[in-house]
Amino acid sequence: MKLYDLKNGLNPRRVRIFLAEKGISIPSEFVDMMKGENKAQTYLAINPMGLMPVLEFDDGTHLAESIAICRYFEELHPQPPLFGTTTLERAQIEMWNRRMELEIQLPIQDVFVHLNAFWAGRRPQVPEYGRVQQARVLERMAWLNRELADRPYIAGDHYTVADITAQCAFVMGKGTGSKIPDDLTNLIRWFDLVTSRPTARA
Ligand SMILES: N[C@@H](CCC(=O)N[C@@H](CS)C(=O)NCC(=O)O)C(=O)O
Repeated sequence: MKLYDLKNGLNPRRVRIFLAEKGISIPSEFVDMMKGENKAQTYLAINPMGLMPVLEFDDGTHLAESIAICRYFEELHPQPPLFGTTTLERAQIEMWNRRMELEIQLPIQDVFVHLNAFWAGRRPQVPEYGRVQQARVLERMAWLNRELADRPYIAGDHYTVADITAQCAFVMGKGTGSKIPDDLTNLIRWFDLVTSRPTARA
């Protein structure tokens, strides 16, 4: 088994933190996006979308999508539970993880892709859309700040995959135009809490 990884990628980081939380260690191979390795035929044979992470099994099966990979390991290694334990908890954590992906991660990525010089010439950039998404990020951060007024973690009293998704999004946002404003004190408290976990730099 092997994980195709990307050093600074938000999604591969989600999987690395998830595995670290479970105490699972598997071999990995870092794909160099800057050298275009993920667009080479050899990697496209592994994932025709040219994206990381991908989990490769010994029989040659490939599994892409960060959350699919995390779910695979959650079933094999249920402790500590990061997707919940009861029916309701699992549904709630699914809800919060989806919200973190769609309402936090995606607009933060859009701000980066559409407004940052790094992507010039690499991806089509529509700065006006970037600015629309920048406003959306601010609005969603204010919403999350209110949500976190009465609980320590995104989905409740325990650290879950929803926290992992959100923390990776905010880590990326920090250096790419979506830093958490100082007055969002609940969100900052949560961010400090999750990023001080020993697994945060996995
Ligand atoms: N939905 C996928 C997204 C994977 C993805 O977008 N990976 C990025 C890194 S965060 C990537 O490989 N980008 C390479 C590129 O854009 O060329 C997942 O959750 O795993």
